[in-house]
Amino acid sequence: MKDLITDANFPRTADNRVYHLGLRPGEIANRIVTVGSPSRALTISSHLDAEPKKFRLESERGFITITGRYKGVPVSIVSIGMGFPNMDFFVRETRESLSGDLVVIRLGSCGSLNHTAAPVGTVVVPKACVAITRNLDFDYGETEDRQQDEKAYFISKPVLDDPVLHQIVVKALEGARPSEDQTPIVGDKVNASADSFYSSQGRLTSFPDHNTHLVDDLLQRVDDLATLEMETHHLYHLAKCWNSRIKSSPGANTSRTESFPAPLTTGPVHPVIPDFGRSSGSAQVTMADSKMYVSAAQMVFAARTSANRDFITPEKVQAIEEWGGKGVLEALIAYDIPAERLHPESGSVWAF
Ligand code: R1P
Ligand code: URA
Repeated sequence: MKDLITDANFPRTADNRVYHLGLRPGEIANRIVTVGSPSRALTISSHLDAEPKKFRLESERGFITITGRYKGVPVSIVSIGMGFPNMDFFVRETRESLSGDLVVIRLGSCGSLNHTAAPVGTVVVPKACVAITRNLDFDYGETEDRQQDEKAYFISKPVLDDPVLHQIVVKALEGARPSEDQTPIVGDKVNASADSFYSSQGRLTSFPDHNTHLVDDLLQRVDDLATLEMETHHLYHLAKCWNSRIKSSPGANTSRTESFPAPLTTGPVHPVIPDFGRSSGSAQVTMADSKMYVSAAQMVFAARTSANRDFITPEKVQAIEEWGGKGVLEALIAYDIPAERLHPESGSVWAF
């Protein structure tokens, strides 16, 4: 961290770059694919148009943003690493760097808890997600047979993806899958996002994690559960939170349209971002009126409940990332956002 930061509440550099993703407005588009790994981001970006030249920014914290156009439509691909905190950095810092609506599709990997409906190599588009979190008040040093008041893991209620985007993602993936490819695409299952790859996904390590029954408990308690990974719930949860914020903050100013030098100030905030180039004719929508639409496509890498515990081959990963990447880009551009609800083109890296 070498730059001077001005605001402790929502840190930014003097030239308006957010603290962890390193972006400033005009470098990230309203339509975004988010992935965990840089190589997957690169594969997807190979489908972008040759013009305008792709913008690429790698932040000091390892977030990589690639922005360009796909079939003429501005899109970004953001590699965020792993876990709820990184998804949180991505969603919040992106939201504050962009006016208008936000459409986000995660292309991730996952483990399967249902090797019949979702064998290794399946692509699952979860209609809902629950979260699994470790209970930090549980005494993990105790023996498994001692009854404790606390449960070792919490399982949240489900949160849904956007139903319209969901259908678009399933259809776009079906369209992008090569005709000779037998990969199943499953859209009617539920995903569980865990706060750890190991203990909260029921993996056994040398630590006393009290998780031997966790997978069975999950399958019993969550209808249609099929997959486990580490980010999608937080994406769905933050979208739900954003879309319900007008209700939840009665003090929010829903009619502000004037220009602001910086989006957030310290103290309780009602996020409003600067009026970047509104004169160009787009982004008439205020932050208060904007919406987030989210969904995900998850490639099954690991069969957690099959007897042979198989794991996907590198060749299969490469093949699915190739057509799956195309599929999610197709879904992004198929999702209709009126021009006045998009970030202005003027001054952006996707302008010609
Ligand atoms: C664990 O190996 C990682 O893989 C999954 C999990 O959610 C976690 O981030 O997703 P990605 O392949 O997108 O990183
Ligand atoms: N990612 C996860 O989080 N879990 C798995 O089992 C596989 C990929």
